Amino acid sequence: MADIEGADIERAGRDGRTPKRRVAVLISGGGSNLQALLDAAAAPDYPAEIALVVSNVAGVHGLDRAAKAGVPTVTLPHRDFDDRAAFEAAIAENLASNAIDLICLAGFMRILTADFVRAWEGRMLNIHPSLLPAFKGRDVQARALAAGVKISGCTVHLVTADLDDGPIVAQAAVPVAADDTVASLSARILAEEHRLYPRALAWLAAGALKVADGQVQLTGAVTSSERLQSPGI
Ligand code: 4DW
Ligand code: GAR
Repeated sequence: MADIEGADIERAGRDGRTPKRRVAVLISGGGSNLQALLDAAAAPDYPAEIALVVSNVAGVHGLDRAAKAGVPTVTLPHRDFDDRAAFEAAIAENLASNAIDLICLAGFMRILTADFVRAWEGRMLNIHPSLLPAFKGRDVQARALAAGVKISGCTVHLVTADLDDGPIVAQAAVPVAADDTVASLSARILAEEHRLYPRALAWLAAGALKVADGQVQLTGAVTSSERLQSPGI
């Protein structure tokens, strides 16, 4: 790698050589996953920094979390734009002006078009509260309970144009209790999301993920058992 100087040194990781990847987190709501990423990125040796938070909804708690962490925010209400292309052009402008390398969707609720997704192929992650490919879409925990599943969990995947699809990076499993409600199951899954997402982002930022034949392969120091968390089962 070429020598790095000036601002790059400030962005460099603990080894003083590798610049941290600059990450934008896209949110639409409370941002508890954003908080988990902010907390993880506070560690000196974490390979990514949260450099921008974009929300399509004004006034959400996730924006306060970012501000508290000193991270720049931008609110782009989708209804202010003529169409999806214009909305996405505004997002893209902000990503470019902030020199963003990677994107994390964290409860971001607007569908991104194939054009946008293509521009970020292999560089954009999403987290979903089920063990994909089971229970894509909405009302995920209610549908999991209605199906009587005994194990659920969460998935971090690379984003493709197909919704809740794309190569799976990591999954965490949780048990489903007989008396679970949507709220109790959601909370159990969310706790695992907060452990899984920072780990998956670290892998992507460190260049430890490779995609071959639509499947994620882990390289370097990451062991395959780290991809599966099964707490309490
Ligand atoms: C997702 C899927 C569908 C909608 C919202 C979220 C899952 C995560 C995601 C967000 N954007 C994405 C993904 C994804 O997996 N893949 C791509 N883009 N390409 C959804 O139906 N959203 C609708 C609006 C909901 C609302 O504003 O409340 C919409 O029309 O965008
Ligand atoms: C999380 O449970 C996340 O998995 C889900 O939205 C919630 C956002 O919570 N995302 C999806 O369902 C995407 N299909 P947060 O705002 O507290 O991070």
